[in-house]
Amino acid sequence: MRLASLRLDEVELPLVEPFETSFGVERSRRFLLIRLTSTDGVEGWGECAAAVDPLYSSESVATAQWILWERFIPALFRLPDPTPEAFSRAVERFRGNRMAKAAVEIALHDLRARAADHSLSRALGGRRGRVRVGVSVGIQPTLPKLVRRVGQYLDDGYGRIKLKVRPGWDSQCVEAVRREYPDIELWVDANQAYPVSAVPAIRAWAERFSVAQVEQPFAERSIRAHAELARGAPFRVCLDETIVDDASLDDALSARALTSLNVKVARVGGLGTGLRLARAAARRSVPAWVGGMLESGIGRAHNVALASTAPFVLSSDLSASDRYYREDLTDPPFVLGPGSTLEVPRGPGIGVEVVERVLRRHRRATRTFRP
Ligand code: OSB
Ligand code: MG
Repeated sequence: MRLASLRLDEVELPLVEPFETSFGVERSRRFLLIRLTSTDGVEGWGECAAAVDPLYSSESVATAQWILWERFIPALFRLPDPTPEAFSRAVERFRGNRMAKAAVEIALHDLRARAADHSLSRALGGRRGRVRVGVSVGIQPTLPKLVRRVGQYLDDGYGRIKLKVRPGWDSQCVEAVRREYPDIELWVDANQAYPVSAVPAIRAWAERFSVAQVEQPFAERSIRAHAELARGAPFRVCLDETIVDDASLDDALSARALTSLNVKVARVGGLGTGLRLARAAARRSVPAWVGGMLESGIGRAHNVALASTAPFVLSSDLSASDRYYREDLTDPPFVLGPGSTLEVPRGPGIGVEVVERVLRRHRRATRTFRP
């Protein structure tokens, strides 16, 4: 396989509603899209999940663009055999910048699967035809609005609700939702918003309102505080931001700092690492699930393929297209199916088509690179 070109588009898609977390509000998503074309005319699509501001992690659209232009794309074009594995090895010496690495790595996975005329799910060894999903609910202006929003998602068919929390928006919001819906599967995600001294307080409200999983309450490096929260807890403690590579997972597992693993393709630098981390966690009896970054249908399709593989046993943060965008970049859109599931596309590669017309309408910039 030889590469003919790489097109890098910057796109801005308005979200159907603002998404607020402990680190800020997003009203639209701006991302970089990669379209690879081989000399045989096969395409491969990737998406970079970095946001405009480095709030979730240290990467941003601007830093990702710089390193793609100046380092990763040249490194890609130097490869005699551009496989996802060869690309990951070639850029390993550059520290961090995992979202930018992932954007290229996943595009190469799509390209290879399309060239072989099979689905990405199959290429990854996926077995499931449908993946179980839930919905991540942003911080709302008031408690009644939150309860109403949760009710709408339950009516839509979502079987698991994850509430974004932060100090001051936690016990009351969990209580309000629990009072209205005594039996739903309820998770929370704090995106590192709590001081380590909050262990007893978090434990108290999470236990009292039967929260099934508490995700990343403490800072990325606070392995010990997460281990303290996990000790004897009746809920799972999930790590997201802390886990970026094999070493960070190994340390956290050894410290018993997690009883659930959120794998984001973007955060760990690609599908290859994501699958490897989930398998390593499974060997230590820690279940995994696929996390989301409000991706367009392109990133979502990659995430769905990953979630179809064996170690992903918990419900993933992969909602239907219309939960994020009025008009997605891919066709067909992802729709919620029976039992709170998304169907795993069976067509070649990511199995959905990118709609150039929609992409162009939301495009802010484009640049094409050739070997
Ligand atoms: O921590 O999981 C997170 C979105 C942006 C940044 C961080 C997170 C999220 C989500 C979105 O929770 C989940 C989704 O894409 O459905
Ligand atoms: Mg998270």
